Amino acid sequence: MFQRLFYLLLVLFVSRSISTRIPLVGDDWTITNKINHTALGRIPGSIHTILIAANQIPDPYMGYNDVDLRYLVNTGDWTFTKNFTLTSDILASNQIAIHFDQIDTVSNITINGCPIGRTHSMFIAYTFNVTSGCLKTENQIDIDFESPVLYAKRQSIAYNDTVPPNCTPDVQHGECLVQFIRKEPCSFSWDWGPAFAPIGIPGDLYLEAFNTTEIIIQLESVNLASFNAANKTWQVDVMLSSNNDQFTSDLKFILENTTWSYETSIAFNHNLSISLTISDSLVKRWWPNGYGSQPLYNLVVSNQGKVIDSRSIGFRTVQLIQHEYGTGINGSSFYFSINSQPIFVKGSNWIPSDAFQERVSNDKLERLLRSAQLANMNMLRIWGGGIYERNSFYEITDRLGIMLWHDFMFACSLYPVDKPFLNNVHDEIIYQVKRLQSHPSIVLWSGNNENEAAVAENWYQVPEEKMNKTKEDYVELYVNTIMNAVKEVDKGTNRPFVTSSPSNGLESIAEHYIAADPQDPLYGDVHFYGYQNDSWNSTTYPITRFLSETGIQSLPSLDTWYETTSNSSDLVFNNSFILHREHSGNQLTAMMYHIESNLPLPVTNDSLLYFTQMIYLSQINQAMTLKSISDHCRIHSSVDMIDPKTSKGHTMGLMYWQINDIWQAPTWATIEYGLKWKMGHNYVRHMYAPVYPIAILKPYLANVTDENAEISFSIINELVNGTRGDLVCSIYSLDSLTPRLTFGGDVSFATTGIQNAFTYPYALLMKRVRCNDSSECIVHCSFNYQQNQIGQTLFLSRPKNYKLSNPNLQIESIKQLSSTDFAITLTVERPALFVWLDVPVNVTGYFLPNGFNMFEPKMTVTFHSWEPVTHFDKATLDVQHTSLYDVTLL
Ligand code: BMA
Repeated sequence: MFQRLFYLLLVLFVSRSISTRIPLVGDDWTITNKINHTALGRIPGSIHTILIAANQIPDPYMGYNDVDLRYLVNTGDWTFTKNFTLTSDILASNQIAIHFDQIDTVSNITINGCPIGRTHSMFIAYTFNVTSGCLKTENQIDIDFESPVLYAKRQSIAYNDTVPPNCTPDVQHGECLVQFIRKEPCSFSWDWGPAFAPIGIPGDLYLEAFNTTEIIIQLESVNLASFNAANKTWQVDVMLSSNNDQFTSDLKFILENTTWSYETSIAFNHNLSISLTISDSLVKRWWPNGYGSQPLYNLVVSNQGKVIDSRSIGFRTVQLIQHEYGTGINGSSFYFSINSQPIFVKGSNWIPSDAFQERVSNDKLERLLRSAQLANMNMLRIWGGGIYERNSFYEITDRLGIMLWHDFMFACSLYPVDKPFLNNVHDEIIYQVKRLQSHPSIVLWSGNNENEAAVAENWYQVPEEKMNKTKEDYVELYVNTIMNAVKEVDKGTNRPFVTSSPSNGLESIAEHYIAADPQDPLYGDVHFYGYQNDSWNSTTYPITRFLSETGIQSLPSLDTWYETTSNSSDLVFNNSFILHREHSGNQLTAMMYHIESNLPLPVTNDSLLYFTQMIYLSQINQAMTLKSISDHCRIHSSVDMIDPKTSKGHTMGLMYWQINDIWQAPTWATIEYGLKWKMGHNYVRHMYAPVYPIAILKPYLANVTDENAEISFSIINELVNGTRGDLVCSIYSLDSLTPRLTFGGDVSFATTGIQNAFTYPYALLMKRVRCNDSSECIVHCSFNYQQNQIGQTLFLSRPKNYKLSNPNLQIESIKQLSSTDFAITLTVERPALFVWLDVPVNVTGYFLPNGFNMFEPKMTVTFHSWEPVTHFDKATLDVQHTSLYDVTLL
């Protein structure tokens, strides 16, 4: 009922010019749980951030506080109170409403004791009318929050069926039954994150006073619905609402910085949908990162000469191409075509960047998303166990050309499907789609994370006799409720919808939305984790049409660990403290297995140095694993690579798990909580380069005498206008910078594609360079094109098998180039593997490149600091360096 009221009020609530806003945010809120905490604090905020600021609780991210502070949310209720004064002018208004951008989650709101409304979703904005009798000059607002943990439990008891899973695995130290509350699923814990289940008001909050005798029009949404290829015109759908019955509006639409505008006098009755037609000749296309620029246009809407509102839009077509291949080839394609240009998706999965959103600055989001762009990504997947991000997030992705695969917030669970729940979900989808649909970066909606697979593979051991009902419930939620709600407001052909990730796309629909095998590599997208496999060996990964999740964990840097403990004795690989932060069972064992298989283990007796070197090795392991997966996907990206025997190939996307971290822990992230790039992120930048050389030894790590083995060198080019360059490869032994052999050739592209530069019989080549064992030799290539150079190293044996010589790695000089940029010159006397540079915590930024192999005596890298560095000296930028050789030292 409150939802209906909310929509009614949305209609009433509007136009800035004829209303007055009274902010209710600020640092004069009192919060109390009436047991052991009462504090004065700031909204936007949550109980945790308020209690930290009031010195009533320690840093929740330190030590075991994630568990020790659990009592805050799972024992009782909280009341948030504020006193505020209203002027007589405001009190005389015809109507006053209260608006919450976001409220987390279940609350009962009163003003001066008058009931105002109830909230039960953190995923919708709430507006409630406040009757004038409830307000006076001195007022008190009380917001009574229920414990989200107890609420979820009560809801599950009231529901007349079980909806598994009941709880998260013990190793996650989590809360249970998050599927019963419309709240960030991972706030009850995940396999990389803590369970704080915060309570609070993370967004804006204000009263708004109106004079309702005036006509108020609100811009509800703008959507670039479709492109008419015959007429070369765009259809832009605009939805408006008004507080008035039948009237005639004089609307004007202006597309700023173009010659396009449109005026109309049109009958309006509460709601109005208008489709605008804009000629393609008047606008420039919005392109994903790497394919062109991202022009954005402001569409301004006015009535009778008064501006109502505006939205920034970008012009691009989006197609998710799922076609059959023809005789003899099974399955369908699955790729994005933007402006009719097929795009190989290079991306990652995004999770919430803090457990307490009010701590996330727009600068932090900008730096994380810039880090994605710098790593040559063109897409991120907003994963369905997190949150719908704030508006500024999408403004940044629009500007940077980072396309978004946007899940709705349902993950790894069955869900209730009773009427109140479905109504709540319906309102959430309508609200979020209308809020977000103007953003050109959002190119796909997806119903959920892994719930089709969960049903198809029966992850939660639903008894046989309940399976049909479970499937019906799935369709009720994701098709009848969510997909239909999306279609209600996101019309046209410009933004595809899939019901789940992974799914088989159209084939899942053909199989009534639950495919027999949603992970079928010949259809749709796949999630793949193979922790038991040899993770550096590309051939252990499936050849899919689109790999939307895959990855491996690593440890964050020592600086990051010191944010969680001041006790060095906690910092021991596999001890109880590190295991407490490891929320995925047996991952440290798997990590150790991969490290041991490929890399030399530390030999030092110094326990902290040992841990530091394990961090370094875990990051090499993650970096090399991601590169192996990416090379595998990219080499199979050509449609010509479809194997006629298996129908596998034409891989058109990779989004590894996961780009960012919610806290400091061993996780799959390539960027640490504090924004430091792990080695993996530097490898992502390399492996996703638009022009990229790939060197492959087939079979993997073949013996030097294997007469059937081949070594091949290919170039991948994504530059649409083609390119040409020189591929130069050398074979080295690790004791000398002088190659044993150098060979090369020209490669030129008229358009995008993959070309094999050369293939040699491996045994012959090894004989020629007198490599009697593969561990004696290593190949390093460089492709030089249009003033760019990109390297590629091929290990012929596992690094642990090489005899590492002291490279004598030194920093020759550090020069400040600008307030934020530095040039660091390094020297070596022998090849150095996995050269790693680091700066202490007081500076944050990234090196370009980092984690590289050095085969030249001298090399200059740059460091970019996110903040200007003044008075630069060794104390302000103390660059540390290491290479694999250092691990072998006592
Ligand atoms: C996938 C994701 C997440 C999870 C990740 C790592 O399945 O969808 O649920 O965090 O793997 O296990």
